Formats: sequence, C-alpha cells, structure tokens
Amino acid sequence: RTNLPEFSLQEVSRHKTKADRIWITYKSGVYDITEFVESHPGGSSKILLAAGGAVEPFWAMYAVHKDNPEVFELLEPLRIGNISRKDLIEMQRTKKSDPNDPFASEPGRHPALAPSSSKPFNAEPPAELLVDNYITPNELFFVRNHLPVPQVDMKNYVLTVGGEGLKKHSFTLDELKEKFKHRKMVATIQCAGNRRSNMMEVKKIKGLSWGIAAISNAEWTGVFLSDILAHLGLADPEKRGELKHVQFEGLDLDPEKAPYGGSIPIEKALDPSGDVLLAWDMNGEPLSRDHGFPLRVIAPGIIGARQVKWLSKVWVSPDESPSHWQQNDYKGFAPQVDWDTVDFKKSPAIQEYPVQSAICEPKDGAVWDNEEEVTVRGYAYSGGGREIIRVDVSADGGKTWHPTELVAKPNQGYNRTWAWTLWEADVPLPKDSKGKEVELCAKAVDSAYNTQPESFKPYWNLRGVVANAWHRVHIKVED
Ligand code: HEM
Ligand code: MTE
Ligand code: MO
Repeated sequence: RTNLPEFSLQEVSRHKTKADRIWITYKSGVYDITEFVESHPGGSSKILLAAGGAVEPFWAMYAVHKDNPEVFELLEPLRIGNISRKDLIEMQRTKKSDPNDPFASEPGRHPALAPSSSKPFNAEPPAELLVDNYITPNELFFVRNHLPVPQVDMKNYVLTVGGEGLKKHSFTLDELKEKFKHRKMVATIQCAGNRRSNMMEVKKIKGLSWGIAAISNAEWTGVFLSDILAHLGLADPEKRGELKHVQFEGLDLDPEKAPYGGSIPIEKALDPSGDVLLAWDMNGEPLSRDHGFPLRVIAPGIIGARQVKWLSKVWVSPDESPSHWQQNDYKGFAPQVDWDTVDFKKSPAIQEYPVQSAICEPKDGAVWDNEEEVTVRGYAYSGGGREIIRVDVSADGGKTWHPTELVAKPNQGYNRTWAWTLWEADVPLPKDSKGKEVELCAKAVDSAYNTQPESFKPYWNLRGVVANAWHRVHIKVED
C-alpha cells in the first residue's frame, strides 16, 4: 500500500468526529472509519474512544479483535493512507528527553486515560470502560500522582521499617517476599477528590476537576503490614505506649526534596481484620511505575491519599505524617470556610470514605432512543469495609426510586468489604418523556445504613473532597 498518501499523526488527531471524519491508525495504516462506526458489532460509542489515534491499545483490552480475520476484512477497505515516514521514525525512537525536566522520564500511558493534568500525571478512564470490568485492567486504573514518577533502581531498593523507640530494619523486596506470608486481596482505591467536578457545580473549587472515575478496583498481592509490625514487637499492646500512627514515605520528592507521605491510625495497621497490605503486585503483574513500583501501601477502606506508592519507609510514631498531604490537604471543612479563613489544624485528616455511587452509563448529555425505559449502570462503594446493601435509581430527578440489581459484588465479610459493587437496572421512563430531558439519579446504602446526601450544597468544602451527593445525569429521550 505504498501508493497511498501519507498523513502526519497530528493530521490524524484532527479527525475525531463525524463532521471532521473519524480516522484511526492501525500499525502504519490510516483508516477512515466514519461509515463503519454505526455498524461496529461492539457498538458505536466504544469505537469512538480510538478516534484520532491508534486502535492497538483498545484492541489490547478487547481481545475479540486480535488475529480476527473478520476485523481485518472490515478494516482494510477503509484504508486511506499511511502514517508519514517522519512520524514512523519518531514513533520508533524513544521520546527525546529534556534533562532539566523533572517529568522527562514519565512512563507511557494508555490513550484512554484522559489526563486532567499531565505534569504531574493525573487521569481517569472513560466511565463506560470502568463498569465493563469488575477488576479494572491495570492500564485503565486511574492515576493520581502529586509529583514526578520516581525511577527506582532495584539494585539499591530497600524498605526501611522502624519507629520511635523501636529497632530499625531494612528489607529488600526479595527479603520481604521471603520473610512474610503472601496475601491476596481485591480492594478499590478511590481518590478523596473523586467527583469533585460534581461538587464544583455548586461553587468553584481549587483542584483537579475529577469526574466520576477517580476510582478503580484491583487484586493486590503483598504482605500484611500487621505481620511486619508484629516482627517489630508491636503485636504486644503493652509495647505500643504512645505510638498512635503508622507513617509512610514514598520515593517521589517535591522540589524541596521532601517525599510524598501519609499515615494511618495504628489501630487500623495492627488490626488483623484491617487487611493493610504492602503490595508488589496488581492483578498478577508487578506494579507499574505509575501505580508505585516496586511497593505500595494498600490500606483498604481508606482514601487513596494514604496508600503511599513507591514506598521507602514505614515509621511508627506518636504523630501523624508531617507531610503536606496529611497536614494541609485531604481534609474537609464547613461550607463557610474559605481560603482566607481556613485553618488546616482544625480538621482531622480524612481516613475512611463515606458511601459513594455513580452512574457510568448513560453519560451526561446522551441521547436515548427508547421512550419506555433506560438501562442504567454504575458502581457503588463505601469506606471502612462497609458493604453496599442497596443502590436505588430514579428517572424523575429523585421523586420515585427503583431498585437495581447488584450484578458484581464482593463477598469479603462483615466490615471487611474492601471492593466495590457494580449495579445495573432497567428503569421505566416517566410518561411522555419523548423529546424531553430526563434526570437520572443514583444513591447507595451501605451496611451501616448510611446513604448519600441529596445535594452538595450543605457540605460543599473548599478542597472538594468526599463529594458523594446523589449522582445526577441528564439524558435526552429521542423524539
Ligand atoms: C467487537 C471490529 C474498533 C470494542 C467487534 C467485532 C468486530 C469488530 C468485527 C466482532 C468480533 C466478534 O464478535 O467476533 C472492529 C474494527 C475496529 C474496531 C474493524 C476498527 C476501528 C474497536 C475499538 C473498541 C472496540 C476501538 C474499543 C474501544 C469492541 C467491543 C466488541 C467489539 C467491546 C464486542 C466484544 C464482545 O462482544 O465481546 N469489533 N472494532 N472495537 N469491538 Fe470492535
Ligand atoms: N503515593 C505517592 N508516593 N505519591 C503520590 O502522589 N498519590 C496518592 C496515593 N499514593 C500518591 C501516592 C493519592 S492522592 C491517591 S488517590 C492514590 O495514590 C492513587 O493511586 P493510583 O495512582 O495507583 O490510582
Ligand atoms: Mo487522592
């Protein structure tokens, strides 16, 4: 196919909509799939995620395409050209890096992760891909980095463990793996800033405008922090004395060379039912660089901020972590507190989450082509190990509610439910919805019978954290 025209990747990226024509690349070919989108067997919305770029990363997630002759028979006639030689050479070469840029050695990322900031990298997957998988594929797991991703040389890597008045130990990763029993656990991580964009609709907030997908679920392998603390002699309550917190430090450094850090209460760390892990493996693969290679904390039921990645130090102390993110961020305040009056010492650091749920499909602004009922899908999750016992949805802005089916949920036991629940429902639409806008709402109930507040207004906070009011999505029912 050398007689076809060449296109730069930049040119390809301008073709993302029907109006501009929808182009994708596969290997060195450029394809115009505009007419194919509607007849795609996997639906017309998912295929558009690849619009303007390469399909390979998406096909890696949907293996039906791999070596499938039907796929290539459909694709090849749509070929309109080739990627320009210049871009092909550039693709082969590793990215040029600026030695002065602290972000010069960031890892590659899946194109479906929509960054809300790229330096540091923060991104969430498309919500409709999120609920397609009970276990989030590693490359789609949301990423929340406050600093550049550190480059860890395993020749020098050790984890230091100790505390005030305790003997100090250091372990290589292999030593940790040899000394302590391996544990596997499915746990959801949610950033305390998840759904901040929904809270922002009430009043502006400084901070990344997270949508509904700063949350993901994975199976983690590692060792119990409680086993390591027992090794330090802390299993004996007499020895704990004034020690109240377990602090964690990462290898990522801020411009003043202070590491990222966080801490959890010692009760959580020592509780054998607390299930706090130091994990090296995510869904059967070593942690990727973005998710904390080679070792991270999994403190299930607690906000993401305490689940320190690139873990270098575990320190037991009378005090909480001195880090900025423990002391002066990830705290909630009353709505009247603003940046002039805020005193971060006046609020405790957030640990457990409240109950949360969100509608992942349909998306806000979607046009729905059935006037009888709407299929709604989403996730629900609560902190502190509390199980999701019910999710209700409404198709009339919350006047009437319908039950949902909890289609995928964990079976982890009383106050040890660390993984999310996925739910689904066919909800009848109000009479005469044709051509009108409908407001869908969802709210979950956890095993302590906590439920989500109706609106953000009474608890809006200047950091935009723990945003868990009913999730509302507006769709238009087709005429
Ligand atoms: C299914 C073609 C892009 C997601 C299929 C099937 C074909 C196909 C032939 C049916 C396979 C079978 O059942 O044997 C193509 C072509 C593409 C493309 C020619 C060129 C651009 C994409 C992209 C995505 C995607 C970018 C996702 C982001 C899916 C899904 C299914 C599917 C979810 C259904 C899988 C299932 O039923 O288990 N596609 N596809 N496709 N495709 Fe694609
Ligand atoms: N650990 C380190 N060392 N540095 C960080 O910036 N971010 C935290 C936490 N651990 C962070 C960290 C925050 S705020 C969240 S929400 C989670 O990691 C996100 O985990 P993920 O990127 O694996 O999804
Ligand atoms: Mo976070």
